[in-house]
Amino acid sequence: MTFVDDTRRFTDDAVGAARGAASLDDLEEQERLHLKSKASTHGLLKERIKREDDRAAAGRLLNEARVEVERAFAARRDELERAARAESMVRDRIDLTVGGGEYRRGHLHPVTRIWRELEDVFVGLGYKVAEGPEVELDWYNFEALNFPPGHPARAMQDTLYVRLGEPEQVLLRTHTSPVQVRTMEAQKPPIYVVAPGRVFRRDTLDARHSPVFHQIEGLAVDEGITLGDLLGTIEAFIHALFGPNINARFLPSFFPFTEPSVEFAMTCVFCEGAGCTVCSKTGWVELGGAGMVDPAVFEAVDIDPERYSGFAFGFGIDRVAQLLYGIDHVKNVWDGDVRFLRQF
Ligand code: 2U9
Repeated sequence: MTFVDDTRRFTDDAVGAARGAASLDDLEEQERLHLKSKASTHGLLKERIKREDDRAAAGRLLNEARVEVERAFAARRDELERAARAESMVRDRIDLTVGGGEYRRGHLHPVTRIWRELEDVFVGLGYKVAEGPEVELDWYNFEALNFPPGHPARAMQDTLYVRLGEPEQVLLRTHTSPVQVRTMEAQKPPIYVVAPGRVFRRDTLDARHSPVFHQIEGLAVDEGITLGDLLGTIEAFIHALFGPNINARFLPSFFPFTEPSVEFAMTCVFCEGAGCTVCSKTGWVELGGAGMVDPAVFEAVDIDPERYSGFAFGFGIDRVAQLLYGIDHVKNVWDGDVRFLRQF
């Protein structure tokens, strides 16, 4: 067989193989066999050129054949790729008209909700909202608030101290009262502020106590503020939050930073005062404490107790959430389990 005949056959076979390739893999295999390796038909013909009499003519002939074969492979590759694309368009089609899975809409945490409701009520009564650090100094948390040196609240077993600076001088605030002390340091009366926030105590977790909880405290300092203003303010916010059927009641108490001091309770929201298991059949649930700011506290922050008087109060936000939503264990309020929180 002559070089010309073999080249002619190479072209026919290779073009035929390209056209007949059933898949891209097959096409590649055929291309390798006919064109792409030393041992391919084309490779062998190229070797033969050296032994031809008219090498230039043989080279030209094989070159033309190669171009034709390459075109055939390129054309078939194009066809097969188009077909594969068309097939994947059908196979991978996304039907945008099909409804998706259900996405639940989230909501605020019950504590956040009550926190904000309380802020709204007090802003409505003319108070400003103040914030302060959670890691505090002994001065703001205890000393300025008239806690005597040996007071049990200052003991290691009740307060979480931070290993920073002087021993027992840096702590996690046990109430938000330091925010009001800082407010009184920074501005002169009249002062009407509420301080909501997270506080920390070295308590063992049970249904009603937790080492981390939230409280809101209020402070009013002005000329001529009386105990009557305090009682009226507490009654006003209880009515605003729980409605006109829920009332406030006061009992004498003691706090280092207020004199006189009271504890206050409200009508049980579950039985409206009739008596039930939530209120231990008393018709009342305890809410917080309050009192007239002790003159010693005013002196600590350089406010003249002869000219000004004031009241302060405090209660737990988690406790209000527990009462309003009927949550039996305080741990459920803040451990963030969405299976529990979803129901509110
Ligand atoms: C300043 C002066 C006085 C804030 C007050 C209470 C009484 C009180 C507790 C209730 C339940 C905290 O969440 S709780 O554990 N609070 O009983 N708090 S008077 O008195 C202040 C605050 C700041 C400068």
